[in-house]
Amino acid sequence: MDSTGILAQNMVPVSKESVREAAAECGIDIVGFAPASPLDRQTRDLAAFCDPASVLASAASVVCAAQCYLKDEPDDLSRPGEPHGLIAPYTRRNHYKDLRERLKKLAVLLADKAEAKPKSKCSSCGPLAEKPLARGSGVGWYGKHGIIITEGFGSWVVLGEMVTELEFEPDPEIPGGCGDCDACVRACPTGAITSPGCLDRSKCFQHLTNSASPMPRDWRKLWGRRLYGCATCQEVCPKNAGVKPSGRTVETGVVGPSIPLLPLLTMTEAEYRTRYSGNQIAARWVRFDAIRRNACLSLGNSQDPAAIPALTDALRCDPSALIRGHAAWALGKIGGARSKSALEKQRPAEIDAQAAGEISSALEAPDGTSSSEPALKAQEPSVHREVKEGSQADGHDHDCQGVR
Ligand code: B12
Ligand code: SF4
Ligand code: SF4
Repeated sequence: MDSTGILAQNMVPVSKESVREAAAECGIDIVGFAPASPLDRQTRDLAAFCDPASVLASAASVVCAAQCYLKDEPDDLSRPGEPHGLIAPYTRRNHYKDLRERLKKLAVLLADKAEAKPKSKCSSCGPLAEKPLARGSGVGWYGKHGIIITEGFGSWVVLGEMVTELEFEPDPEIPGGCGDCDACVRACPTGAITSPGCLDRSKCFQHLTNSASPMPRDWRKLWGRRLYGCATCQEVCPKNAGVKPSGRTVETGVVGPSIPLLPLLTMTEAEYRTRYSGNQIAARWVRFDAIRRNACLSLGNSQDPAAIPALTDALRCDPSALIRGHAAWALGKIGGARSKSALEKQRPAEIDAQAAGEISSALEAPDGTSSSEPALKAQEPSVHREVKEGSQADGHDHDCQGVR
């Protein structure tokens, strides 16, 4: 046993050092140890989310892991005539599944070492509150953007856990801290970081990515070329400067840094889910209309005239008023005679009041920058970090891998 390793109860001991070595063997970047005890903030509705015993009743420890997802690749694969929408780095591949698989390998290695075959359950973006566990195990600390920052890889990591019957002495928390910096708070396009560590989810582009509701007009330009997710608060963080991309190859759910936008306006939902299966951008809770709305916004902001025919078809024929309305906005943003003519032709034919309003606004404010209409309200107001009673899925805007 090494100096930090603690005996497993009623089992052949496994030292923390040997866990770290085995984790490295499994290709896991960082591990830390936390007790499998409920978090302080436990309340009735958060009980299961905050208690490792909800995953494994006999749990003694949690081995918390972090995996760097940065990769050396261009951010945008657009070509003239083929505009792409941007994918946030954490979801260019299915890093949750990859980390979960690595943790499962680690569990097997440890079970072999411990001989008594301790039970373990592994997850990433699953049923446990992962950031508090990561902080409690010394894997990282909370930045003002509310994301866990690690020493070696900044915040460019996904988190995962192995909840185990093995008992380890908890690692100390790392002090960390942002000091006077508030770069993320200032850079957030929608002002979603309301105070240090506090996020108004209803304003966060990551949350809005998945919601099939009209994007508030004032935020459409700010949306930029995004298709899925937002990483602005991480891009500006000085703690992320100089983090080296991971050399790891992740083959699961590969989507890449950007995907072609025009096909998204014509493919069926089934085609979309098959084409991008295995990645969270095609997970069942991600609304296809939200993706197509995002595509319209991204096309408008690309200002690529190659998008005019597809947007015109969407304006005329798409069964969803949400998409027709956002196609109108995009045509207004791209501008030019062809866009204007398409909008003018469609205005008398549009039967949905909101989509008709979008057409009028696009004609009145052709660059999409201003409008006499008040900005549409975002989703229902939602409170930072609250997991509503009985609603595990409320927290799972990512790929809920569950526990295996
Ligand atoms: C819901 C959710 C979201 C929501 C809401 C996020 C939020 N900040 O509340 C949305 C959709 C907006 C979102 C966005 C993102 N998410 Co998310 N998300 C989750 C999910 C599924 C649940 C989070 C949750 O509700 N936690 C529950 C509460 C209890 O935890 P908490 O909010 O941290 O609350 C604790 C703090 O308040 C803390 N605390 C106590 N005192 C103090 C003091 C200070 C100063 C602070 C700061 C905190 C603090 O104590 C509380 C617990 O007791 C987790 C996966 C999971 N299963 O945990 C991923 C997860 C948090 N998301 C993740 C990621 C990668 C992201 C994005 C970075 C994706 C991207 N675009 O790149 C963005 C980040 C946006 C941002 N600025 O937060 C990663 C975070 C990795 C990391 N390094 O921290 C997670 C852990 C998934 C994973 N397996 O990797 N996410
Ligand atoms: S992910 Fe984007 S919208 Fe959300 S808090 Fe960070 S910068 Fe703001
Ligand atoms: S940008 Fe600055 S304030 Fe925000 S998390 Fe990074 S160090 Fe902290």
